[in-house]
Amino acid sequence: MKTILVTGATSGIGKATAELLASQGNRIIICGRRSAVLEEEQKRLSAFTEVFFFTLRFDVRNLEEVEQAFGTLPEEWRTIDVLINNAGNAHGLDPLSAGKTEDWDSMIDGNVKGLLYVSKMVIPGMKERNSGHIVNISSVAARQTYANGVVYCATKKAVDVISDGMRLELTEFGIRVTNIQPGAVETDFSLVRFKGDQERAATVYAGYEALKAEDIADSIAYCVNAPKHVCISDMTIYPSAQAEPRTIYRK
Ligand code: NDP
Ligand code: 8X3
Repeated sequence: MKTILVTGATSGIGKATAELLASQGNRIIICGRRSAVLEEEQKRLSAFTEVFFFTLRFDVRNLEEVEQAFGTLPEEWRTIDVLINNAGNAHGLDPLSAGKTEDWDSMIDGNVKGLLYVSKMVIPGMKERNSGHIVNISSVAARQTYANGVVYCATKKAVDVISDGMRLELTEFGIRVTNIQPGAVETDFSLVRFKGDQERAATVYAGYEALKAEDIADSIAYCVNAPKHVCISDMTIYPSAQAEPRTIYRK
């Protein structure tokens, strides 16, 4: 049984991952900004036998809030064996000339700085114990930059680089680092990107079978459950209809 912290567990990939790892008997710390959803999830997941939950709410964009949130963790929840840095989103799909700076800030702060801040809270304990596993959720957007999504792609490229850097710094302490690049996964991702425009969000997943959040949760669980001497450093997962980031075959 491991203690696993999943960021962005109120929705999509993070929620499915927390559910799967909980069902496998792990203790889970879930976080996200929507406290009502977190409370609901905590209640639901607590129904599993021998699974314990601690709800942690913070906005990963704010270092002070992150520090405060970690400060509220009871002693028995402070030994975090696995950190899943999943929280993140795309905001907008605009050329740089028309991009909104608040969208850029949200993506850079949430996808990059948030991941770093949370990692900073967890890494010292892992180093002391000479043990741990960090799973960073990047994207196929890191493999191929696309027009109008430049800032989002840049944040995911940064996640790839941070994963490589973490592995360089942490391997000697027995800490594994896994970087996961999902292709198109049908979650609230596009709804957030298009600011609640459901019709536009639906077009992203129309005419083919996109990945489900549970598919990525399975992959994450595979990496987390690998024997201790095995480090899956990188994993890219596409829906079968997606040949590369911008090529999807639709019926
Ligand atoms: P969702 O929108 O369904 O979930 C995003 C999660 O991240 C929510 O739980 C949200 O929680 C949390 N989150 C976002 N911003 C913040 C923030 N500033 N502070 C705290 N929590 C935050 O999207 P997905 O599940 O699809 O996305 C999860 C990850 O997967 C992201 O990093 C995304 O970039 C990546 N990804 C997604 C792909 C896709 O096609 N869906 C493909 C490749 C990668 P709350 O709103 O409660 O704070
Ligand atoms: C999400 C996948 O291709 O829409 O990271 O950027 S993509």
